[in-house]
Amino acid sequence: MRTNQPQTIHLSEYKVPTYLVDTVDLCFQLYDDGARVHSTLSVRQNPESKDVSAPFTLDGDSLNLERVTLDGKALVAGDDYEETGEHLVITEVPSQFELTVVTWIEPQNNTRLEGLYKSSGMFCTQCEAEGFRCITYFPDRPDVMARYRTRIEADKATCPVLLSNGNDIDRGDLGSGRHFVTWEDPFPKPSYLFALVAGDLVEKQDTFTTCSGRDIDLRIYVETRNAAKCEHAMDSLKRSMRWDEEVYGREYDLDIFMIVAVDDFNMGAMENKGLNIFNSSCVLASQETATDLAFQRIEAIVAHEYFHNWSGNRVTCRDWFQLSLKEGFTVFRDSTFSADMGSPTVKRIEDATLLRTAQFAEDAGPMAHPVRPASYMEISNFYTLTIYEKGAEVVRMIHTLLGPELFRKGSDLYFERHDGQAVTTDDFVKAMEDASGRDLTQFRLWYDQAGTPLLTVSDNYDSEQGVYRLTIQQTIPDTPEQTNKQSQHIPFALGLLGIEGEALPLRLESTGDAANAPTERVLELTEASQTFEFYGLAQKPVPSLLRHFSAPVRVVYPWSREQLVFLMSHDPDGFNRWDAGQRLAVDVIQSLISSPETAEIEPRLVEAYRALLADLSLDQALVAKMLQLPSEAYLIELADSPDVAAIHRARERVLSHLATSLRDELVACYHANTGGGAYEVTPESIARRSLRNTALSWLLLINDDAGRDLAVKQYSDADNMTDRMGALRALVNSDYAAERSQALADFYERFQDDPQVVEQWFAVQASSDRAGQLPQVQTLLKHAAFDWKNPNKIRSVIGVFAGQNLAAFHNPDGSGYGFLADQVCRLDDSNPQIAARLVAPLTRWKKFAPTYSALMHKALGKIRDKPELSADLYEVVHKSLE
Ligand code: 0A1
Ligand code: ZN
Repeated sequence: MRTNQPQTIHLSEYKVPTYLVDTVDLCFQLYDDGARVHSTLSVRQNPESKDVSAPFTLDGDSLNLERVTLDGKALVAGDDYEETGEHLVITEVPSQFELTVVTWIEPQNNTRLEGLYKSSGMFCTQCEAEGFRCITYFPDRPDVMARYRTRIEADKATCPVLLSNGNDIDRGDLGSGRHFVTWEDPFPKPSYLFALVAGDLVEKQDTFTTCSGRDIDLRIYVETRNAAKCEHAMDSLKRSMRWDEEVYGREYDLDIFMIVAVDDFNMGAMENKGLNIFNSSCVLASQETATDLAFQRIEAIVAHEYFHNWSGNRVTCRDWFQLSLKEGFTVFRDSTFSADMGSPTVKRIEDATLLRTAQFAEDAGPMAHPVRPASYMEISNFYTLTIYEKGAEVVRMIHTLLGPELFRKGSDLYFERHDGQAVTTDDFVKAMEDASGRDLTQFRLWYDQAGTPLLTVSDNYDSEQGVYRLTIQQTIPDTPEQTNKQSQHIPFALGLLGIEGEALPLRLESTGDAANAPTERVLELTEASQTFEFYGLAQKPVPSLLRHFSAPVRVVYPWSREQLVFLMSHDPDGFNRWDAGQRLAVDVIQSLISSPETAEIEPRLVEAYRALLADLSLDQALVAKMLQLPSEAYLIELADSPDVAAIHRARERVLSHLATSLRDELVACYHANTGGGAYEVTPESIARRSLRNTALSWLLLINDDAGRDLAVKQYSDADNMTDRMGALRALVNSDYAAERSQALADFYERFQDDPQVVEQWFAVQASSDRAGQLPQVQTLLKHAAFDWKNPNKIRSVIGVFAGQNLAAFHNPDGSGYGFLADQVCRLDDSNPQIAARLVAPLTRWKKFAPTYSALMHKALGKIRDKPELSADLYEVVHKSLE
C-alpha cells in the first residue's frame, strides 16, 4: 500500500534478464500460524545481457526474510545484500551460483488472494501476474523460465492432500502427525505458473487417452460436500483435450492433469502447469444448482485453462505487455471450441454482444489501451476485455484473412518455433506471415492502436449499368496518448440480397460469369476510404454488412426500418438477422427517448417479433436470442451523453408494449416450450428453456395473472436451476410483491448451504430495479451469508448492482455512486485487485449527461482522496480523472 505515485513501466524499456534461473527447489513447511519457504535457485549470468557485473535483484512483497546463503555461505544483511521494500539485492555474485532464500509468510492473513493464501481452511496459490514474489524472493518476470521441484510438508489431518505442478515423485511420513509430498515439473516455466494446494479435499478421477495412446490421469479436487458436482467439468475437460488434438494437433504433455476448486478467488480460473486452480463457481455444477449459462461458462473456462497448456505455458509471454499473446489466442481457441460444441451463430452473437457492449465502452473510456499496451502501472489492471476479447478478435481476423488451412499452418509453426520460449505478439504474427506468405505489416496496427474503428458506409445504385457501389470510410477515434491514427487492415464480410431475399452473386469485375461468383465475400479494407463496385445487378440490393461480425468495429449505414425488417427475415447469415433485429429495436427505443410523448411504437417491430414467435421452422436458439431486446448497457454505449433514466423508461415501455401486443403468442410460446423430457444441456433444450423463460418474464412485466400463476408453479415444480431461476427472476422483477418475497425466502431456505447458489440469490436481487434499490442492496450487505473476504459475494451484490442494475445505480441523486465509492475504499484495504475492478462503472463519468457525470466525478474524487490508496486503485482512479 502506498500514498505516493506508483511507477509507470514502459514496453520501450524492456531489457533481457541479467540472470537466468535454471532450477528452483522449494520446500514449504505449512503451519496454522504461517509458512516457512526455503527456495534454492541455480542461477547463471544471461549470455545475452549486457549488464556484466550487475547485482542480482530479486522481487519480493510482504515477506519476512530469515536467511540468505550463496553457494553454502551465509550472507550478511547490509554487507552482502540489501532488502529494500520491494527487492532483495545481492551486491556481488559470481557468473554461476546457487542461492538459498528462507522466508516466513502468513497465508492465513493474506486477504489480497495473491501469492499463498487460505480459502475455507485450504492453502492455495495465485501467482499470475506477480504473486510469486509474495511467496519468496525471485526474479518474478515471465521470461525467467526454470524447472521446479516442490516439497510440501503439512499436518496430515487438516491437509491430507498436497499438490503442486508436474508429477508426484516422493511422499512420506514426518512423524508428529505431519507428512510430505514432493512434486517435480519437467517443463521449464515462468514463476507465474507455479501452484500449490494443501487441504482436505476429495478427488474425482478419470482417464484420457491421447492421440498417441498415452493415458493421462485426470483429477478434480473439491471439498467433500461438492463431490457430486464435478461431472460436467470432467466431461468438458475431456472434450477440450480431444478438440485441441483434432483442431490444433496439440497433445497433453504431462502424465497427470489436475483441477482444484477454491471458494475465494479473484478471477475465474488459472492455468498453472498441470494444476489448474478454479473459482468454485467456474467448475462446480449440477442440474439443481447451476443454470444453463453456468454450464456453458464452465465448459468454456475449463477449455480456456486447458488450452493455455500450449498457448501460454509451453509458449509463454516475454513480458506482461504481451499478455494478449496468450489470452487473445486462448480466448479465440475457447470461443471456437464452444461454437463447435453448441450453436456457432449463438456463440458469435454472445461474443459480439460482449464486445460491443463492454469492450467498445472500455475502448472509448479513460483506461483505453491497445491490445499490446505500451505502459502500465499495475499489471493486474490489464486483465481487460481489450486484452482478452479484442485480442481474440484480432486472432480471429488473422484466421479470416488466411483461411483455416493456412491459419493452422501458422499455429503449427508458432508452436514448433517457440516451444519452451517466452515470446511476443510480433513473433505470433510473424509465424502466421511465414506460414502463409501474407504480409501482415499493416495488420499489426491492431496490436498498437487503441480505439474502436468506425466504418461509415454509403452506397448508390446505377440502374443503367446495373452497378452497385459501396463506399467504406474508416476512422479511428483518439484515445489517451494516441491521436491521428493510421488506417487499419480490416476484413469486411458482406453479402447482397435481392428483392425476394435471394443471395446475389458478388461480381467485382464487369466481365465474368455470375454463376461462378460467390454470394459472400470478405473485402479487405486498408485505406481511409475505399469504393467497391458490384456488377450485373438488376435492382438495387439490400446490403448485409460485416457478416459474422468479421471485425471488431462499429458500422454506420443509413438502414431504413423496412430494410432491417427485411434482413431480419431474409438474411442467410444468422448473425446479421439477429443484428438487424437489434438495430431495429435500438432505432425504435432511441426515437422514444428523443420524443417520449410519441404515442405509437413501430408496428413493424411488433409484427417482426410476432413472426419470430410463430415460425417454428427457424433455429429456436437463434429465435431465443432475437427475442432479447438490446440491453440498457448497450443503449448507453450507443448514446452520446446518455440519460440513464430516460433510456430505462423507453426500453421498459417498448418491452411492455411488445408483451401486451403479443400476450397470447407468449402464452402459446410458453406452453409449446414446456415439458418434453428429461433435462439436457443441448442447444435445443437450452433454447426451449430460454424461450419459455423469456415469455414468462414478459408476461409478468405486464402484470398478467395467468403468467404469475405459471411462474409460481414453475418455481416450485422446477427440476433444474435454469427454470427455477427463470421463474424467480420473473417474480422478482414483477409487481407481485407477496409472490416475490415468498419465492425469495423459499429459495434461500432451500439453498442456503450452497455458496454458489447463494451468490445467484444475491445477484437476482441486486440486479432488479424492484428488489435491488440501494436500501435493499445495503440490507443484502448485512445478510449473514454476505462475506467481505469472498470476491464472489462482493461481485454478486456490489458488482451486479453497479454493473447491471443501471437505473438504480445511476439514481439521479448520486446515492448509487457514493455507495460504490464507499465500498471500493473499504475493499481497497483488504483486496486492491477487487477494489480496482469494482470501480470501473464510475470511471466512465465523462460519457454521461452532465447531471450524472458531475456526481460520478465527485464520487471518484472521494476515492482519490482516500489515504493509502493501493497502486491498483491509484492507477484506475487517477487515469480516469485526468
Ligand atoms: N490467466 C488466467 C486469468 C487470471 C489472471 C490473473 C489472476 O490473478 C490476478 C488470476 C487469473 C486466465 O486467463 O484464465
Ligand atoms: Zn487465460
